[in-house]
Amino acid sequence: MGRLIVVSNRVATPTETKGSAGGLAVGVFGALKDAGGVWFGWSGDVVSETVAHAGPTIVHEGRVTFATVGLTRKDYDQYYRGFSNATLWPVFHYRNDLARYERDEYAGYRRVNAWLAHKLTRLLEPDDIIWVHDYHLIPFAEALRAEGVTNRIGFFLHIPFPAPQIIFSIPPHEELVKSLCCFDLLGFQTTTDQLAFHDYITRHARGTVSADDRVEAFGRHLRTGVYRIGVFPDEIAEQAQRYESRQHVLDLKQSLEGRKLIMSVDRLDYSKGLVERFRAFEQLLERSPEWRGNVTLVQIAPPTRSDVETYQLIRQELEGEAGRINGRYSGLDYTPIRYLNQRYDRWKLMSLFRESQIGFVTPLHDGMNLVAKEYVAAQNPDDPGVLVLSIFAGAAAELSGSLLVNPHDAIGMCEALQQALSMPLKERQRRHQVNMAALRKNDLGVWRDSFLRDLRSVPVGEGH
Ligand code: GDG
Repeated sequence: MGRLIVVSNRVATPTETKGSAGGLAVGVFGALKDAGGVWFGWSGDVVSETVAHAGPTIVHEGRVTFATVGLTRKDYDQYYRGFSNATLWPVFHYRNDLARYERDEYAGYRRVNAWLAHKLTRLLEPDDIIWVHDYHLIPFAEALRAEGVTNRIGFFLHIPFPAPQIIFSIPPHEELVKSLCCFDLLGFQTTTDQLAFHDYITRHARGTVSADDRVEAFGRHLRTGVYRIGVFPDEIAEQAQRYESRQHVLDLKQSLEGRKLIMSVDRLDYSKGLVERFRAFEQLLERSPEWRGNVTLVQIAPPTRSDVETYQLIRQELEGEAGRINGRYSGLDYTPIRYLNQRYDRWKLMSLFRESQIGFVTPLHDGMNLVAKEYVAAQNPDDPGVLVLSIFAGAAAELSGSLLVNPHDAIGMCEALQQALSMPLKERQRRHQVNMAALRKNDLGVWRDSFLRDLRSVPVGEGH
């Protein structure tokens, strides 16, 4: 079996793969350890041109090599802050109103992809397979092919793939889809995303899609598939239980004074529906006076991409909303929304999930949403909390034991909160079992192994 080469915008540090961080880093690292290989990408540092061009920096950890490069200020601004996060991210999350398009940023995006591909080429061996992650790297396979690389190359899109009418707002949309067709296998989070891509191919690229998801377009042959990313639920359950009597949980419990707890955790991002969520919680306090003073929403929202303007605006808006709602409903000893702009250790999050009666996860659009899955996995099966989940999270297709809500319907979300707060134990247990069965059936290992199995089975040279 050939080595595995993982390429992602950011490379986890060796410490992040040790389990404490959990999630994707651990899952992908597991596959790298098994096959041996290289994890290649941006180090997260902005550096001088001399340092950038001297890279990659190499660190070995057993059979795995971490190879990272720094980006110059111009590359960071155009490739990362610009086209990736101010054009692709909003459009792929159906927020064309927040997107901008600048030709020089797009040129920078392609230039950085070509440069990264060139750097990787020197580390490749003939029977390596290459697994590229996410929207920052759409042109990566095309760039590798231009370097003469003929290895199998797969791509997994962690975020939604939008309907054609939406992606049309990015002027070079056809070039982007053409670039995607240079991969041998494209993985999507949900059938909806896969079908949106197929729709583009058949209706707008004069391509064909066969019943077994083989695509022919732009003179290329490739395959597509749905691979729902998951978690390792039993590890999370164990972690949540192990830390449930730690001081931070006891402190929280004491400060709640018997009030019910609703937990939300999201990167601070406009796609996560935080403003709509705060307003739905306000509706609960407004329409159900019996809950005033008796329920608290803890929203953990560590800032990300704070140098992108739209992220500064959402932060201001949220601070305003939290302040307004708290001003309206706080008492001398009661603050309805505890809004925390900082990052917490993973084990703390899991044990707080276990302590809460509701996981409130209401993105406006989300590829999958791992927080929803982590919340379910962290529950005490004897006395589980209820997951209130947006229909626009990829996870909604699997977690049928949740209360599904439309995040644009504040009263509907408020009703779901009312239902969850007074749900009998038997029903909570039944719903939890349904959700746990879904998590176990399709855990992070299944996601990773099925993608890699399909990529390894693509006949070499089929795409050309
Ligand atoms: C993208 C797609 C898709 C959050 N705050 C803290 C913290 N987190 C962790 C969560 C979870 C992860 O970050 C967030 O994952 P999500 O899936 O919820 O969302 P994105 O970051 O937008 O991820 C998404 C995902 O890729 C995977 O394919 O599901 O749809 O948008 O694990 O727990 N972790 C720690 N402290 C925090 O404060 N330690």
